[in-house]
Amino acid sequence: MPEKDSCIFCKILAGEIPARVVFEDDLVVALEDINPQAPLHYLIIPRKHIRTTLDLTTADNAMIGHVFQVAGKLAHDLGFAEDGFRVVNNCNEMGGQVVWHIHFHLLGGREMGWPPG
Ligand code: IU
Repeated sequence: MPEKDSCIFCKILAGEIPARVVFEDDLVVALEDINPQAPLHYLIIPRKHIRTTLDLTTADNAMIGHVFQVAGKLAHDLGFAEDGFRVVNNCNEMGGQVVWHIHFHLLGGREMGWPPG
């Protein structure tokens, strides 16, 4: 079975599993993380099933640029852009990735530590 067929994020994007969606367009869906690590924690998920950052190609360049534009727009529209926020992508096990469909965490609502854990 192709990995895509068992991918939980593909099922969420297809509407087969409920999620609290805050934004969607033809390239990405943004939703509330079910286990928030900050007062404001959203996932920006490309509709295209891409396993990790290492699997991106030049064909994905515009889509990835769009992800960051959506992050800024969401932070602005939800009222935390001026305070500040963080966009995070975890890649592979030591990077903290647990879901194998590329996604970007948008975190806000608290002071972020550095270096991250
Ligand atoms: P990671 O970068 O792969 O570690 O992040 C996966 C995130 O997906 C993590 O923050 C989970 O809480 C989140 N998540 C979710 O919001 N809804 C789900 O159904 C599942 C994971 I599975």
